[in-house]
Amino acid sequence: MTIAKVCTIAGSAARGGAGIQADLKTFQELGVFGMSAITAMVAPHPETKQGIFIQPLEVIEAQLSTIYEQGDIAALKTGMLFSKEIIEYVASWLQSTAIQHIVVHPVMFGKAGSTLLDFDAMDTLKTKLIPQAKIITPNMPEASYRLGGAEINSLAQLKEAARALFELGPQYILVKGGRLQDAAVDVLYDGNTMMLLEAPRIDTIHTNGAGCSYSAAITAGLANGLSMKESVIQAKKFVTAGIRRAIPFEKVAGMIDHRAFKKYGEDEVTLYNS
Ligand code: PXL
Repeated sequence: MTIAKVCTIAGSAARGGAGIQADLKTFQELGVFGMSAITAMVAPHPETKQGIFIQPLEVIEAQLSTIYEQGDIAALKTGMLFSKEIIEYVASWLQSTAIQHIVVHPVMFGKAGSTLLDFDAMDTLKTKLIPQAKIITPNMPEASYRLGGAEINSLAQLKEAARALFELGPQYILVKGGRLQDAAVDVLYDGNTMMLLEAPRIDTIHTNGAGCSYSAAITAGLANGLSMKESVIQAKKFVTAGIRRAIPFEKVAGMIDHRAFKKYGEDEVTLYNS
């Protein structure tokens, strides 16, 4: 039986809900074979309180070269790359490959407002990596950064951000409105049409890993031959189902349940042109 191979380049999230762990669980659930290159380990050290342990470039290089030897990577996503050096390396490596579908989850800020990307790396992300992307998937703070920090709190502003981000060169922009007041509406823009994906707001704090899993699910859809629109709809359903049945953690916000979409499906995501 053949199975499409996909790759994630991202950070390891020790708690298991976000980062590489979320990506691999998503890949497995959506029927693609997941490979991974780990850029950093994320876990607060009990004594030093340091939380992000960057891997040396040679370790990242070794992982990417061993993955690429397998050949035929159908789609790839990037997650937390953290430093300017890593982004530069990954961007130039990608240029040397023939990978068709590149999904960039421009991880900059975590849910609690933590910074997951060095400030001096933001420009490199914008100029070297984002132009190579088929799609980028910023959340509201990440999209707002593109608007020079202007606040985003309405659908009109989500659309404005999508238009501004499109100028950077990707084929599609998905701006996620997870932090809006009412329904969780995301905007998908291809330079012509704005499509809106709407899911009900689910009252839970346990949404860790939603962003990572969303972009991983898009990657899996593309690898399986779905169109971009189909991949994004499936991914939105995957994440909505996961949030609906989120797994609470005792001391910190819990994680989406990656099993939920396959087990129960998801009926409450709607798509319309705006
Ligand atoms: O969702 C942002 C994110 C990405 N990558 C890693 C993370 C997190 C948030 O915790 O740990 C590795």
